[in-house]
Amino acid sequence: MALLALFDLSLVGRADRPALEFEDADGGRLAWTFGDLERRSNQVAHALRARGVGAGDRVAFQLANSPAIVLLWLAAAKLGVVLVPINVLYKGREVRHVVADAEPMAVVTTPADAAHLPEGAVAWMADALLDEAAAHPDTRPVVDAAHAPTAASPMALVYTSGTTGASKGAVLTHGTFAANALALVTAWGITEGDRYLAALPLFHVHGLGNGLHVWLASGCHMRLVTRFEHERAPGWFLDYRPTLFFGVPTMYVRLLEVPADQARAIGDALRLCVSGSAPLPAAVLEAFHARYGQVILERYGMTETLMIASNPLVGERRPGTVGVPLPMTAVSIRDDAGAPVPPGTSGELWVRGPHVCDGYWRRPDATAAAFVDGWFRTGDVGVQAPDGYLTLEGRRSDLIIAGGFNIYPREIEELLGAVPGVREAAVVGAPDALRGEVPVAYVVADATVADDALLAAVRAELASFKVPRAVVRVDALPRNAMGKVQRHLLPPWSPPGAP
Ligand code: MLC
Ligand code: AMP
Repeated sequence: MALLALFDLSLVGRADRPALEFEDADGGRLAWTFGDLERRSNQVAHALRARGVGAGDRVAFQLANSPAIVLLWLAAAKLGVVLVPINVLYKGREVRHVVADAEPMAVVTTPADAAHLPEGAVAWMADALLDEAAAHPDTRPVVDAAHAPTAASPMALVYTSGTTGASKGAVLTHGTFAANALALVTAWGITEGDRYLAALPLFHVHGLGNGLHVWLASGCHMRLVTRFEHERAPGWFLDYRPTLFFGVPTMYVRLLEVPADQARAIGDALRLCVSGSAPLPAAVLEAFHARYGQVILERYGMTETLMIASNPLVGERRPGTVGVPLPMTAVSIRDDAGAPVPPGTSGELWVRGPHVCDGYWRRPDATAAAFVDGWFRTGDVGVQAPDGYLTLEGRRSDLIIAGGFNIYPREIEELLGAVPGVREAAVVGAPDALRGEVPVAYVVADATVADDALLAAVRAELASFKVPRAVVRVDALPRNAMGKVQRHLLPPWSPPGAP
């Protein structure tokens, strides 16, 4: 199914219903119906065409949450354009990689973020594009049959932090996104009566493939905010009274700080709180239940596969588990030789279904390594109970997840290793009550190398959440016989003042 058929349930079918509200930085409030979205996204599609963009062309964006992303997404779905979201926190090295790899015609951005673009990249300012769009017709652009997107057409290349340090673009088609949206709308009982508070960033599949698509497919109402700000969040909840909230565990930890009477009022309006992208500690689930009267529904997914498993809307939400496979999804737990293991035995989760990506953009080797007989190897290790509930136990790779943002140690280690006087470096995730994990650097370096110089080397090139929380000096990195660093043998680090 091409995504537009799904979106048309709302864009056309619910044209007069309120769809979106958004407050800009100056306090101005915008309120659009689905019909407004249809017309405005048609204008953006015409504007893209006028700039020479057509079916199959790639266009990147690096933007904080804003209606511009929504319009761009709809316009791209209409034209068959392939969008490449870039994390708004990414800096020079990260942006350079995505732009060099995806080779987009242009990057839609802001004057501030354009500074991170590599030389030769074409920057289109979002505001200028929208201003220009306003002069175009608001009728739907005609796309000839040969170019009209189908289920098999790529909708987006979403970059995931690759194990080698260089991230790879997962090719997500219209069909993969549609399958994911249909599964979630069904499994979570989302209807046009829902009110969704959208605070997740729209450059990752959690906010995009789940949030945006569930909204458009169900025709519910969405209040979009620029980003989750924990000081302002209680005010948004009390004012908007959402029935639906999707978040990463860090957001739920932050929400535990809300005064009890406010939390109860917020909880009374809520119908469903979903957590994913990182493990939700059972203690947070319990504390949130006590404060808000809501049992958070934890689910599990990946950029490459979209959503895999979910605790049930009706039935037992089992703390510490990610629930059961979603409709249309098959999960198989495999041993190191790739053979299925019996229930109750740990192994790697393999996944198949219509929501799994086609592979990695221009990476036939990585694609071949990720798929076996049509199954996608997630790299996550887990166990399935006889009644189907899945528990994640760890990952095969060194991935660190901080506040729901992924960090691969390798790219930080490369930057640290390049600082004069550093002999070797290893970056490891240390437990953190708020962010789940934070990166900590272990370095073997001359005493003359200052911690600040090490941190500055990372800060200059990478997003702020990748800057190590601490630098620990060691005489040598523990290595196994193959020379591989044994991260679990590094001395544990805890923040100053921790018990
Ligand atoms: C965080 N920051 C942001 C930001 N999020 N800046 C701009 N836009 C955002 N969206 C920056 C802040 O400026 C600050 O930078 C630092 O991050 C911490 O800010 P904070 O206010 O203290 O945030 P905190 O309360 O810790 O909350 C962080 C957070 C963020 C939860 C808002 O981590 C977040 O949005 N996470 C969502 C990640 C996500 O969507 N992952 C899904 C991946 S898809 P500085 O410079 O001061 O440090 C996936 C598949 C699946 O995994 O299953 O879903
Ligand atoms: P990403 O590459 O950003 O798509 O991150 C996907 C990874 O996030 C998965 O492979 C898991 O390791 C992790 N993840 C997602 N949801 C959960 C969850 N509910 N619990 C634990 N880990 C999760």
